[in-house]
Amino acid sequence: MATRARKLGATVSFAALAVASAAICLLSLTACTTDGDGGGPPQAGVVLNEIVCAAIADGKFNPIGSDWAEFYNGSLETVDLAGARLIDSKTKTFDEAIALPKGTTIPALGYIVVFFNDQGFGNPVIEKRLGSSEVLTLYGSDQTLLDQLDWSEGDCLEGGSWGRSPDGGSALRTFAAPTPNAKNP
Ligand SMILES: [Ca+2]
Repeated sequence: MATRARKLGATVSFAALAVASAAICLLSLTACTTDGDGGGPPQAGVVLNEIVCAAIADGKFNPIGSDWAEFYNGSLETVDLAGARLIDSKTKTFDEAIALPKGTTIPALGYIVVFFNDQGFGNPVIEKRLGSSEVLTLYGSDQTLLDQLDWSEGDCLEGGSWGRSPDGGSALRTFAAPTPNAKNP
């Protein structure tokens, strides 16, 4: 298990924020390699990859115009996000964050989209909208910080998106068109 966790940690070294997460893992292997208190499977390698905070309905993927956040798994193994939590805040803790549903998994080098709306559309869905200037924080099931994105007014435009370029990288860009469950430009 320890070997697997180290391998997962190594695969995220290209993402600045994930580097911080990996550093935490390296400093405290216990937090990365055991279930810990209320822990779960290793989840290093998963980052917040793309944000839509002023969605436009597209009739197919997003008929209600829900905001969403795309996660990217930069590791070479499927990651079970059971117990992982998400919160639209820079300072709120794991205990205050919203748990992702059981059964939420993300394939190796793959994506999932978490929807944000109050109509129950999508799976997983969190019953709130994303703001035009906000912070989204992702905690692993072992309460470690997996990733955090901080965007400002003008980053995330109506009908467009904002996120990492390339996938999992440290550079952040505004995109004219979203790419849900697909590679960022
Ligand atoms: Ca994308």
